[in-house]
Amino acid sequence: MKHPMLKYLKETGACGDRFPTIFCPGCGVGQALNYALNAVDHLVKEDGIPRDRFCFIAGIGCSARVTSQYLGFDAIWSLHGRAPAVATGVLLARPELRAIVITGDGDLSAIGGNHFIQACRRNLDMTILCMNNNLYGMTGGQSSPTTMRGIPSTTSPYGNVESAFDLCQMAITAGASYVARWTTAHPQQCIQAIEKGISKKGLAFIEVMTQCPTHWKEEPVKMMKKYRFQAVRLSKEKEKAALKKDQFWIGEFLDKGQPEWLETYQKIIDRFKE
Ligand SMILES: Cc1ncc(C[n+]2csc(CCOP(=O)(O)OP(=O)(O)O)c2C)c(N)n1
Ligand code: SF4
Ligand SMILES: [Mg+2]
Repeated sequence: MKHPMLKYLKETGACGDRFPTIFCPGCGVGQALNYALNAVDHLVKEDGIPRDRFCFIAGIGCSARVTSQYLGFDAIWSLHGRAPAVATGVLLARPELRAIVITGDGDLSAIGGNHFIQACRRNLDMTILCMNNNLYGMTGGQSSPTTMRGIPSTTSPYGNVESAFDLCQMAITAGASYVARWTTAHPQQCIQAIEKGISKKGLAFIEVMTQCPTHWKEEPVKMMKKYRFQAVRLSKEKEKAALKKDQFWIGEFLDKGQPEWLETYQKIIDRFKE
């Protein structure tokens, strides 16, 4: 039986055949992509959104690479860190599109950090899906702004001396409308969050903790089991509890209605037309 999401992948990609993919065995990027495609599939089937209304925009990295090489949708494979800025341009020209940014932690929060916070601040109607493996996967396992303090990487062999960004907190503070974090070990929650994010007016930020077995040098299944322990579901009772070492919050952190850029601008245009 064919995988149900194959219908959303290209037969051949910009860089050659679709299979075998460029991803290492057990990489979480394929899982996160599968969750995103399931969310899109629901919106196509249940909400009747035509397939050509979706536009994927990516920067550079293993995570970003899925976009133009594998997806059978309109897609832009842009510059490293610039995907939110390119998505902004897409939406200004074609506001009816559902713009989905596929990005990695390095792409989004290192070179692209400013574009990320400005996109959240503007609250444009886009969905940013960040596959966070806590390092630069594509270029050899260097530390990224989400690598935890004290953890060794190829650029911090004695342990990272910097603090890590909490990307969800950044998105909330910068002005996003919907913010959630899950892991590859939470398929249904990821699918629901991505679907909700795409349907939500304003900027939706969904972070999926995604294993990179190659550079963390661990078995993929072991990494996913570890996510189950490390990821603590945020709830009212637990809100004030301290997290243990290496743990992080998961859940829906923000779902708020606020003025969206394109709608606000359209109101100004309409006023002057009158
Ligand atoms: C302007 C520019 N600087 C640096 C690079 C090299 N580069 C390519 S991917 C990457 C990091 C990607 O990390 P991340 O976004 O976390 O993606 P991952 O590979 O981990 O999925 C870097 C630094 C580049 N392609 N362009
Ligand atoms: S280097 Fe890491 S992120 Fe990149 S394909 Fe391999 S496992 Fe995935
Ligand atoms: Mg990364």
